[in-house]
Amino acid sequence: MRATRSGDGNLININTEGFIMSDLTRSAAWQALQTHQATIGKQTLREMFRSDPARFDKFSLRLDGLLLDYSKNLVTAETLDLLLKLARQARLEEWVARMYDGEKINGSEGRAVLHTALRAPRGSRITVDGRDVVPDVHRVLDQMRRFSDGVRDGSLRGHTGKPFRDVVNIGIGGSALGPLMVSEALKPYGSAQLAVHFVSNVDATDLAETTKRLDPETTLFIVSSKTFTTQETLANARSARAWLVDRLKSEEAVASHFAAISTNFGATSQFGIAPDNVFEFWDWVGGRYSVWSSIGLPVALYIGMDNFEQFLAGAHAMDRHFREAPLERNLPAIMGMLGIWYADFFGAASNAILPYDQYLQYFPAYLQQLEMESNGKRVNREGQEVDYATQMVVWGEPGTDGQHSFYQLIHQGTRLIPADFLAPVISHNPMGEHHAMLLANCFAQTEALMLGKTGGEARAELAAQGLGGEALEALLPYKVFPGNRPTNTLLFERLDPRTLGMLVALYEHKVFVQGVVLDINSFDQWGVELGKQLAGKLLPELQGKQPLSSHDASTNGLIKHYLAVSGK
Ligand code: G6Q
Repeated sequence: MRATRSGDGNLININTEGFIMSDLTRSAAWQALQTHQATIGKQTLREMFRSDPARFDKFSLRLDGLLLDYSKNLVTAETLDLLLKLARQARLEEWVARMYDGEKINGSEGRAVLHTALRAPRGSRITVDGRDVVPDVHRVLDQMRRFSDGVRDGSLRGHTGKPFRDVVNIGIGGSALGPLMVSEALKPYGSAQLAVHFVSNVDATDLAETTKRLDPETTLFIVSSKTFTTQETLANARSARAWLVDRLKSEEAVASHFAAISTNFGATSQFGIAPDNVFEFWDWVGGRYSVWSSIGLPVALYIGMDNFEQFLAGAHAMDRHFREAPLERNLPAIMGMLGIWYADFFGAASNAILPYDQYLQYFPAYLQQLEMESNGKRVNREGQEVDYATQMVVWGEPGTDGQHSFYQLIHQGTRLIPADFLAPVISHNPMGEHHAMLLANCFAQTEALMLGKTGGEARAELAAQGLGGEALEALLPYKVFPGNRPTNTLLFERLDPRTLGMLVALYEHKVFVQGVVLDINSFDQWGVELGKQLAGKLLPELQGKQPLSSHDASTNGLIKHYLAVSGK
């Protein structure tokens, strides 16, 4: 084994056969899992359930109203033991403590990672650089309460004295997806007097279509941007401001119709937002982990601060569980390790998120950012290129719609796609047999994915339909389902604010587990930063303000085509 640098400047270890190997893949725990996979790979879930009737009891966990059934996974007690050995080898429990204690574990940005402090109860103590941040958190929560109460009860009004009826959040990425997903998920708790809208895309269509039906006199804009330098958000904010000033014929109207959420106070005041309407958060809150901070203001306005605090309390309950429960009974640890099991030992490239709850329609999109932006990395914490798979692609849609489109591939495609099924036991909309039908679909799918349909079963089914001989044999291969497709099922009593807080925190911590074990920094996002630089560089050329510089032939060709067709 020798250490050297690759052409990209990454440190790499090379084994005696010339293959690059990291400490992780050389480690005893990793190697043991690799050996074990060869035996598990030969077993089927069907057999595992047949030989162990207590499998559900062994491989399910409960926390408050939440049930995680992970028994339909390609695991035995030995697999879990080996997976948790890997987690312990990575010192997971120490890392959890380091995160909760405010250590600067986001190495490449030199920052603490303290979304857990955002839901810490009043009176607890968490320090960053010697400063207790909990009083700061609660000061901003109190400010959010005053503001959201005022808007909701009509004491805070627009420039012409009318109460607000619409809130438009202008922000993108971490400053949009969280509040959007949560507002949709908690619609049953939403105000009937106030609607929330989300504008994120710099495509003017987003803002134009949103403002089309809005009355400027009753519209409140919230500009959400941690840095307050994000091009898309500032462009949308400027255009929204122009729309308001033009319609109300008053520059002063901006003071009562605009609020901002940012860590950059200089920039918010430069934009003209009244200091009382600026809500702070801190650099130890990552964008995709920020829905618990003032970034959640649109949610608080919509569902009220009491409900928002229930959302925080649910997350705090999960924080405590994550920190205190032994790994064997720890939901985020188990879910995180199962993900690594499939990504790294079965070569699974994607992970489907399938909520059987219409209110969770944006949950897959939210997790896409949370997981892929956090762990979609290719070098470890020491700057070495990794020799193992990191984040799987996350995707999904609410059931049962997905069943009528892409489930085909999960059942019969050539790829192994582990999937999470999420469903409420009690619906917010009890209507006839709908909910029983919904859950029947959910349970039937995980069962079918697990069992599959053998050649013998398919043959018997075709025979029962009156088919035989060559016609039956010709159809048979298409009717066989290999099964053995792993799934988790998360059942919760009802999708209320507390439960949603628990669910989101569960996935946040799952991401953390995977980051620690895979030895990557889950809290930076240089790929996103790159996008921010690139568009800024190219814009003057599209505006014809700068001569076309030397891009590659394709990019030059596209720019020239745009300039020619648009007549710029
Ligand atoms: C999140 C990312 C990214 C970020 C947006 C918006 O973790 O860093 O999605 O939230 O780029 O950034 P601002 O909030 O700074 O506008």
